[in-house]
Amino acid sequence: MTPREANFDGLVGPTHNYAGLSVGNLASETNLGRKANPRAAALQGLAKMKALHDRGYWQAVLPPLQRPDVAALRRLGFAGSDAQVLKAAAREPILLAACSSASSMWTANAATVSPSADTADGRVHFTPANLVSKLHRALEPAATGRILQAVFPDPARFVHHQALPAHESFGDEGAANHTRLASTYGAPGVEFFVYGKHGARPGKQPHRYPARQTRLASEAIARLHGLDPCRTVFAQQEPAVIDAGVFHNDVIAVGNLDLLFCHESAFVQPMAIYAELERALGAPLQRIVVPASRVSVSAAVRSYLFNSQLLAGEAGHLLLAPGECAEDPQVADYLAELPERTPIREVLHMDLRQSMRNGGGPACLRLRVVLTEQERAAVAPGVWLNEDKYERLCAWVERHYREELAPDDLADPALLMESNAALDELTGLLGLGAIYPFQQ
Ligand code: SUG
Repeated sequence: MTPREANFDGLVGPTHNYAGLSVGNLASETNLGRKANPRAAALQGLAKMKALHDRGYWQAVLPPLQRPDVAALRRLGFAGSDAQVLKAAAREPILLAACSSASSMWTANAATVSPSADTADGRVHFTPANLVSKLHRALEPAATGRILQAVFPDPARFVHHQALPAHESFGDEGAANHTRLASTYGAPGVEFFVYGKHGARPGKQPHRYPARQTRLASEAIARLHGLDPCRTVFAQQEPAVIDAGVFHNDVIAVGNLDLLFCHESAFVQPMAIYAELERALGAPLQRIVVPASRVSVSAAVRSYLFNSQLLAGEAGHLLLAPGECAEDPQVADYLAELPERTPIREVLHMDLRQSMRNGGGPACLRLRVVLTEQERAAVAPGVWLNEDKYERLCAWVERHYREELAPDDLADPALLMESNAALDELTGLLGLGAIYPFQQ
């Protein structure tokens, strides 16, 4: 059987809340303090996974990180019993919120992954993202790396690198700024890295909001993964769009196989980049470039049009878009035309409103991993979604998750106990063994 793409979606954790932690992510900033519904968030994510599983896609689940991260709070000097640590940290709400965020749900930021067809040693390579740009996210990489090792355990097939040095010169946000283009999933592909700034040299940069990904980081990953320089392309994201709220490339571009769907303002010198991609691909690159006259950058950011999942369908591509795209007249009109005149033959809208309010759309919620049949068989079996796993995960969410959570609730020691109990049961459900520190 030929290699295929699998989607590893992050399960939304029980502490999902809106703490306004991500400057430059307009949804996160706007929804600060709003009450979240962790139960609905997790069920919305599961419904998306189920929809793709039902259509025959390989779909798997990645467990959330343990939050609140009491160990991180202790490292920051809060002491005593767990309840005392939370109570003391509540006097520093920013720190408590950073250590409680359910941000690991956005697994497009978990790691950069290179399939075996692209790497020098013929294995699948993973580098967890260091996420240094945001405090709450910088707490993720070590635990994420451990989870990836548990899910992809076989060293003969999978290579796990350490996250890059935790310095802003190496700011790395994982697959959100990395796209793989190829004629088929099994063919050697072009790995396309998009960065916001160089990391060591001055140059064109955004003024208002941070550029989270550096070219230095992307280059280091390409070296670590043993990628062929002739099939590796680096491109700079247009700084003006970062200042308009495009904090990751996957908010303005998405690619799959030989199709790139992006906004005309996504890149610096776009024509040169398309030409380079085509040269590296050795074949024509199909492009759907959306002009600002049809969809403005602000409408793209509001609706998250480009944070859709682009998937290979039986005849052409399927675009799994956030429900918000159907509500924005400009975007809805544009999408309505796509199936008739482009390789995108179908558009499927999904309600992911809970995650969207924190700036996480369909594409943020999944990590793509192209696998051969043998590699697929080497993945920890319990993470694959099927009918029964879906039912069991939904019931698990219903049992453990709250329907309302505000940032003020994060200090509640009961929330920590509920979360740990939920995660303890989850590791059994996914057959992953003791992956959380509290289980050791
Ligand atoms: O890093 N939001 C995430 C959203 C990540 C989206 N991922 C991709 N585009 N691939 C972020 O900004 C908000 C959390 C809060 O404010 O409570 C947050 O972390």
